[in-house]
Amino acid sequence: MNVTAKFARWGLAAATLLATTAPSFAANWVLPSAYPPANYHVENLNQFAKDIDTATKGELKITVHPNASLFKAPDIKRAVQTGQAQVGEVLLSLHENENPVFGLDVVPFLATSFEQSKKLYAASKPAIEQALDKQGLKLLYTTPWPPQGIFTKKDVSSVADLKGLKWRAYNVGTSRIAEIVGAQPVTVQAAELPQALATGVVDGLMTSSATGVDSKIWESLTHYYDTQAWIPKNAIFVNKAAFAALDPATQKAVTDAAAAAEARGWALAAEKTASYMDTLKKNGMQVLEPSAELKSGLAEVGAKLTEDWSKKAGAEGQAILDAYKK
Ligand code: PCA
Repeated sequence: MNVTAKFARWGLAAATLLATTAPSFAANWVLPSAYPPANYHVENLNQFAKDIDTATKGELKITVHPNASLFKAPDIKRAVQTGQAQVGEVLLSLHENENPVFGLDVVPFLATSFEQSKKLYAASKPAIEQALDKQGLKLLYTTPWPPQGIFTKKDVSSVADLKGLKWRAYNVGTSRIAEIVGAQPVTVQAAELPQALATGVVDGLMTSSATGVDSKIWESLTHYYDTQAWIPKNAIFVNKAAFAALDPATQKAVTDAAAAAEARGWALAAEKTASYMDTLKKNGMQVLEPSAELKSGLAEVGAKLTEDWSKKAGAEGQAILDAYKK
């Protein structure tokens, strides 16, 4: 073999090696979430990551870190803003203090069915996108939690029965409710809720049947009042610079997978709500309709929170509400 042929063969071998082992632009992203692996939000995130892996033939790999294992729930957003993580999932209303539009979905009794919640999302989406954009984030999709009810270990026939409870709060709105009803608010994120319940730090809260099941709430509490007070959403967003660094085909793989995840997530939430309630019942919880008195008391609490929100959100907020009610 002459020297030229030998070099040609080396060249070919090197090229083959590169093509098979070194996808030079491949990216590995991390995606922190604050919710447990069996939760449908996380199942949805895993499918989202898988869809992107398939569409990009492994050029963009996303590792989902559930259960606040990488960042605590309130720190995930900042981690994505600063590029410590490229994508993240948060409960949008955790960040209501940064912008009232992040807390619109937790205004009680404004949107209580998935259909209304979708409508509220459509009316507020441009403002949410804009607010995130200013923070260096691009909204990918949102998914709802089931409607929020009250968990306790005693009968609750009116708002007065909530007085004095050790009330677990997860955002501004749920703390404010404690304040209004005379309960003691203690902020606990979902990942620490099982421990807070087991140790008796908490004996009352509002959340979804999903989080009740995730935290095996029947081990500590006995009653669930299906008040359907609001439908909070998780938002999944990407660091804008990380997204901009992708080639157009990979960007499209991400936005396509996000659109699919959004449709799947809303369907999953609706589908699973009934089965979560069944799981609560099967484990011995009393799943109850709120009494007329409890309902009217909660409506008054809701009116106060609506007023709080309107004051904070001003004219921009009013325009979103008008668009929603149209
Ligand atoms: N579960 C989450 C947020 C809303 C919900 O239903 C939680 O309780 O932290």
